[in-house]
Amino acid sequence: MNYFPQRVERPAQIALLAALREVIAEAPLFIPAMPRSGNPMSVRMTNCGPLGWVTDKESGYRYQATHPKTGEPWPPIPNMLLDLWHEVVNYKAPPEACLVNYYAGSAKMGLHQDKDEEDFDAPVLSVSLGDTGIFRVGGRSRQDPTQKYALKSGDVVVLAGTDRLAYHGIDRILAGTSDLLPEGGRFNLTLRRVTKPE
Ligand code: MD6
Ligand code: FE
Repeated sequence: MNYFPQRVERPAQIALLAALREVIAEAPLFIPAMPRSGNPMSVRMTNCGPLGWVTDKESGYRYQATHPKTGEPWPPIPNMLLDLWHEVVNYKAPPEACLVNYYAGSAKMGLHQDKDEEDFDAPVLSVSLGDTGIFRVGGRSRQDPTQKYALKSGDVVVLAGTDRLAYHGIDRILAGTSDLLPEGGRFNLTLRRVTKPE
């Protein structure tokens, strides 16, 4: 994995958080449900960009152009994030989806691959804001050994090339490790290209 610790400095984190609050005001965080079982995930989710990643009991994992509760199009991806994508990632087209995950308390994310996109040539870039998250990343097989990284507010992670389909997840959040969010917890924003460009 390509790890850029503190790539987003504190003033930019504050600006990004303000943009994120506007996104959430328009597209509220919702509780995603696992395919088939319908069990709720522990994170809260929303999106910005032309496409957003959603999941529910009936239709499972997918990208769609509208918020599942409001039915409205997702708000645009903040310019700061589009700039970051072009600065950090070497790819010919802009991202189409920015998934916003919010972790409070004991929320976590199981080991998974990001594989609902058409275009695996495009990297996936993530930015963390708020409390530290313990990120676990392995290889392309679930059985491969994993490494842990403590992702702090402002850290950027890129999964590209042979790592694009690496298994990864969040073991837990370390409460009280950042004062960026008054309410505590952690946001992670993942930028993805969904369709093949052209
Ligand atoms: C998280 N991140 O950090 C979850 N996916 O909360 C991801 O699932 C992720 O950080 C693809 C690429 C980078 C990531
Ligand atoms: Fe992921």
